[in-house]
Amino acid sequence: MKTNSFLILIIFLALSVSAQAQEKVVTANIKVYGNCGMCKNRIEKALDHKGIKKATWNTKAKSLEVIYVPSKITENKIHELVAAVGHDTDKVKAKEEVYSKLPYCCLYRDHDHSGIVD
Ligand SMILES: [Cu+2]
Repeated sequence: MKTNSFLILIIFLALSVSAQAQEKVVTANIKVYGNCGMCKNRIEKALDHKGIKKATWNTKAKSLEVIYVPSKITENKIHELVAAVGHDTDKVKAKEEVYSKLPYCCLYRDHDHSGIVD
């Protein structure tokens, strides 16, 4: 009997591990406006959040690749997290009061102030 309950425990552990491995992830590409490396840090830090596996913002393409678990976070929430730190997305615009507090080099709405020439 002792062996049996041990076996059941092993099977249970194996099942729960495989259930975690099968946790569905989705990759989304979102347009996010910004200019420079500081923007990149700000955007990616804002997405250090439950349900988000990986977030990478491409400075030149202004595109964010985000790998997330849809059962834990929605794509809308991701847009909101980005907008909350001052960066407009194709769906959610940052509030003026947040945007206006960004460093000068990060202001992207009128033109690129970063001085970085592609
Ligand atoms: Cu910046």
